[in-house]
Amino acid sequence: MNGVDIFRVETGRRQANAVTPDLIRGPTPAFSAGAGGPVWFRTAAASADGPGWTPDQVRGDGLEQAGAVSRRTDSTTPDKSGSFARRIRAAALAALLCLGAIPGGLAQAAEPREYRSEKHAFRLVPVGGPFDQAWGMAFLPDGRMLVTELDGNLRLLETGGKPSDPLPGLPRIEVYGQGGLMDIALDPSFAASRRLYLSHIADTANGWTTAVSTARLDGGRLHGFETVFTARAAARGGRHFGSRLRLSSDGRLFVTIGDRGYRPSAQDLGTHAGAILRLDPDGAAAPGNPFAGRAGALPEIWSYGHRNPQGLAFDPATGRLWSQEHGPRGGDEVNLVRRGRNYGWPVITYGRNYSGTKITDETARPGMEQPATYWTPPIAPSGLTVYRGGRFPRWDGNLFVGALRAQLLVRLELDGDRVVHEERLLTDFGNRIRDVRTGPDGLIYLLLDENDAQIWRLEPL
Ligand SMILES: [Ca+2]
Repeated sequence: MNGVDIFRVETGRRQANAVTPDLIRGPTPAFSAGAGGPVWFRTAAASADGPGWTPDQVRGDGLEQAGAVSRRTDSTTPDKSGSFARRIRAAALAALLCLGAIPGGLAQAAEPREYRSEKHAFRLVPVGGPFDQAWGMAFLPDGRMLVTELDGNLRLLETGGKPSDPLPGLPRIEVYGQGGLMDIALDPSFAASRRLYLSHIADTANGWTTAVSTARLDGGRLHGFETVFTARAAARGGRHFGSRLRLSSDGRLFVTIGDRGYRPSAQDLGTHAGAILRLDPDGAAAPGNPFAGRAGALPEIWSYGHRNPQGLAFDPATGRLWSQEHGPRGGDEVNLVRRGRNYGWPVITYGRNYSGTKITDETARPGMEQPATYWTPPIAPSGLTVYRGGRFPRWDGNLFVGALRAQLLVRLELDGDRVVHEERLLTDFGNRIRDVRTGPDGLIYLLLDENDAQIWRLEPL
């Protein structure tokens, strides 16, 4: 071996914690996962012994949401770990100095900015913050917003104001890997019942899994917090929790669960991993689910063959349910979610392993659904809304998808159940978008997966 390559992978704070040895496949001699910030990898440099690694290849499973990867080759002979630690510290210092030399980006400026896009001119405006690692948001009937932070805080954002202190009444939420306190959804009866739902991770005898709890919000605090559903999707690793929540107009609760890093689970109807579930508000399987009564199948499952869906949205005009999911290296997908359908992972996929090797030659198979669209290279989609807000009439019925890795907003035009056109918006934004929602005011809201981050919204010009 002639030397080492040192890779610096930009991550959200919690994403850095997701990097554990079980996530790293292939010849990765060393890595460093701190409590936050970038992750450092040391790999063999290209030499007569082999080709070395590319930046894409260091995005091991669990790092698909990571941001920029930079590489520096150290031509000295690699030696013991103490020296490596010193090199990492030196590289970190160099990176900090480099950051200081970069002019403040849009996130720091937090000032409105105007855009001309294909069908609408709009202004991007900061509306409140800062939040740390915000994950989900919901709009109260009075116009205020509830925002979850991965570390286990639920905060209120007053109109035009600052985030509240964490709301009391929420117990300590477990935080591990990619998981913590994640999505939030209000019951359709919220105005009267004050009932809401939260997704979060839970520690079980068999490992971490995704859970759903309910509580009432009254007088600025939560009451009666109760976990109503714990997915049978436990794994020791901290990745692919899924966990988007949406309620149908008839009050059924839809929940996405990722494959938990174990691919075959997505085709196994005996686990909730890699599936979208349909529940009653009390956590029981909703009546009419497709696999109820089938031996070996769980009655909560609505659709399966998903990898890690982190976007879920109803079209308010048609009632159709859309989702999107993280692929591996490529193959991020948008899907129209239909009862009982198999979305193919990992039997069919347009993605590859992080090492570049093939997962399968198959991209289609009878009995498995094709995505409405897919992205290769990946964008790491998170957050989804079907726009019916009225303030952007030429965007009516379009899907808006946030991107973590690509740090932009995607607009998709549909023809029936196919995506026929894509426009990439905010390509200079430079922020990881975690959630996208249409507000009751018809504006489009963006939640950022970063520390000290604002919520932004798109307003027509
Ligand atoms: Ca698929």
